[in-house]
Order: sequence, then C-alpha cells, then structure tokens
Amino acid sequence: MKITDLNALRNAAELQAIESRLNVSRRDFLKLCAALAATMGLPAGAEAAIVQAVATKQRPSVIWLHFQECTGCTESLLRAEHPTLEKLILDIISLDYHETLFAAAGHQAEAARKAAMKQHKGKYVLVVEGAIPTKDGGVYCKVGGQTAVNMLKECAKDAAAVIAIGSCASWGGMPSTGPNPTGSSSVAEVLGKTVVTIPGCPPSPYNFLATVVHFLTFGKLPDIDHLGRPKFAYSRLIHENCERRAHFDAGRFALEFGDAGHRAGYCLYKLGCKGPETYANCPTLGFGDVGEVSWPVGCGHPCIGCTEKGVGFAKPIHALAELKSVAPPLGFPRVDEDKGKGFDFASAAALAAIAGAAAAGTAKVAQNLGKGVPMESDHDSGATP
Ligand code: FSX
Ligand code: SF4
Ligand code: F3S
Repeated sequence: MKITDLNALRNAAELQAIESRLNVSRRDFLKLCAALAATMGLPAGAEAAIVQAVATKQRPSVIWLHFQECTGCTESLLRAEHPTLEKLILDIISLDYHETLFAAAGHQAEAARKAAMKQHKGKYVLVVEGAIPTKDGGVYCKVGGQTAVNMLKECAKDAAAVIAIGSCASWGGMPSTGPNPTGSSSVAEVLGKTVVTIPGCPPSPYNFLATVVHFLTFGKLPDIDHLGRPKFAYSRLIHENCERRAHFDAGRFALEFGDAGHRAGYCLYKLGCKGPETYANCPTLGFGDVGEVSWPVGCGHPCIGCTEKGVGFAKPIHALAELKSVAPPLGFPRVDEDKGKGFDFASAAALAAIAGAAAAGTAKVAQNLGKGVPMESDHDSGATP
C-alpha cells in the first residue's frame, strides 16, 4: 500500500487492522497521526507517511534500561489516554527488554536482553531512563551484577539509535543535584557522544511517542539541538507560549499561593516560575489528556524548570527566573490595552525592532515586574502589590 492521500486510505485493510490492533476507531487513529505530525512540525501530508509506517512497518526492537531514577518516565507513558498511549507505544515498538514491565526476572531477563541485542544487532533502539553513577567505579547502581556504566556501554555499542528519556538520563536530573554524591552523569557524558534527549521529570509522553514515530516513519531520529533535544519540542521557551503570559506583560502577578492573584490565574513569575528560562512545549502539549490546563503552570504551580539543566533541581523553587527573552508572544491577545496612554508593549517592541535595541521592551517588562496591578479583592487577601 502506497499512501499519499489520507482520503484514499480511509477504507484500507491496514487501517481496519489498526482498529482491532489498537482498539481505537480509524477516525481517532488518523487524528492522532495528524496531531503527531503537527507536534513535530512536519509539512502537510506527512501524516499519511506516519499512518502508513505505523500500519505496515516492522516494529523496531527496543531495549529499555533503568538506572538512577523513579520510573516516572515509564509511568507517564503508561498513564496517558485517548487512544491509550501505552497500547500505541507497545504496538509500534517491540519492547524486548524493560526491567519494570518485564514478567521475566533474574537470569531470564538478562538472557532476553542479550538475545535481543544479538538478534537485532545494529538495528535496535536503546532507550535509557535514569542517570548513571560514575563515582567509585560506578558501584552505586548495578543490574545483574554489572555496573550501570558497563551495561550502558555494552548496550549502546550495537544500537541503531540511543534515546535518553527524562532529565536524569538527559543531563543528570534529580540524582545529580549538588553535591551529587554518586557522580550521577548523563548518557551522553558516559558514552562520550551526542544522543537524543527527551528531558522532563517526567517528560511528555507525546514527545517520546513523536520521536519514536519519526524513527519508524523516516528511519532516522528527528532534528536535535546542541543538547540533543528534538527541536520540535524544545526550541521555544515555556514563557513564550504560556497562557498566563498576558498577565506577565501587564504586570499582574500572584504574590502568594492562594492570594487573589493566584486565584485569578495571574502570572506565577514572582512565585519562582522558571518558564522564562526553560525550553519545552509543556504549555502547547499539556500532559495527561485532561484538558488544556493539564500542565504545571496551568494547574497553578510555577514551572520548576524540570527539563532544563542548571535550572531544575539546581535553582531554589522560589528563586526568580532569569529572563532570556522579553519578546512578546504572538499567539495570545493582550489583556492590557492602555489606549491613548502613550507607551505600550507593542509600540515598545516595534521601537526596539526599528532601532535595533531591545532596551525599550526590556524597560517595560522591568517596569511591570516591579508593580502589581491592584485588584479589589487584593484588599481582602492582604496581598502586597
Ligand atoms: Fe523519574 Fe525518569 Fe524524573 Fe528521572 O523520569 S520522573 S526522576 S526524569 O528518570 O523516572
Ligand atoms: Fe507563564 Fe511562568 Fe512566564 Fe508567568 S513567568 S507567563 S506563569 S511561564
Ligand atoms: Fe517541567 Fe516546567 Fe514543563 S516543571 S513539566 S518544564 S512546565
């Protein structure tokens, strides 16, 4: 089957098979493939290639290692719905070794890993969850009597691709928090080469799924940045796409958890939100399929920068974030229209662009940061503007 047009394949036998394989309707499956193509920023029509790949291609063998971590990465994959992500993942890959999902244990599990590595030599995808302790000869994490360092090197040697899932595997994550007593390191540091990283604690399961689907469809991993992060997911600051951004620009901040500003959904910058220095697509993708607000800031908690090395588990949660960019987002309407009052953010940005200087925009943001917009309810809450 050569699929070039989605309309032409609505009744294809492969799609009928997908319905029973995944227990989802064709419509939902096509919608999911279109959403994955959009998530990856692929051109129109790419969803047809994805549909074809998922429906017809041989499932890639995956060996999944666990080191220093909490298993939250796997948990986040297993807890997604519509259609059950777990089912989809387990259908499009052949999970030949996974310590926490495996029924086998001990020597049987080790034998399965070795057999998969031999049978799929040079073709399997190695997924690593967790950091790797390197101090004192790597004795702080052993599996089957082997140190994590050795097991990682052994499994990576003949892998077609290596994916570090979660912040622990991507850059050390929580186990590497100072003083890092076990010398927790990333997969890239131990292997001495760039690997694809999907940071987040836990990461978005959809970013992982999109990465795997890209590999399945195009035979290669998606474009990555200098830290190994897929560009489709980690090229924009959270602050650029946050639904509370208009409040930031207008200088409306929650000052305490539960105050009037917090209850009104104001910006969480002053509660320590690290969105201004964290690159991830959490606001646009969300987590857990429970609606648009299903991400930390959407639920009222400041972003702790869990995807970002040097921010998550490194900076105090209440510390103010470094402002990497003051460019106003284009995706949301402004809520603060001070018509006829001279200087506003849009004119400041335009001025900055024309003059080649961002100082005007910066000044406006700095001005807003220093003020709170008084609200009637503030008088009751005791919040200080
Ligand atoms: Fe846990 Fe994964 Fe955090 Fe680490 O996610 S959710 S500690 S990133 O490796 O299991
Ligand atoms: Fe959103 Fe945080 Fe930026 Fe405020 S500081 S707009 S809550 S990302
Ligand atoms: Fe993590 Fe911040 Fe996203 S805490 S999940 S990077 S909103």
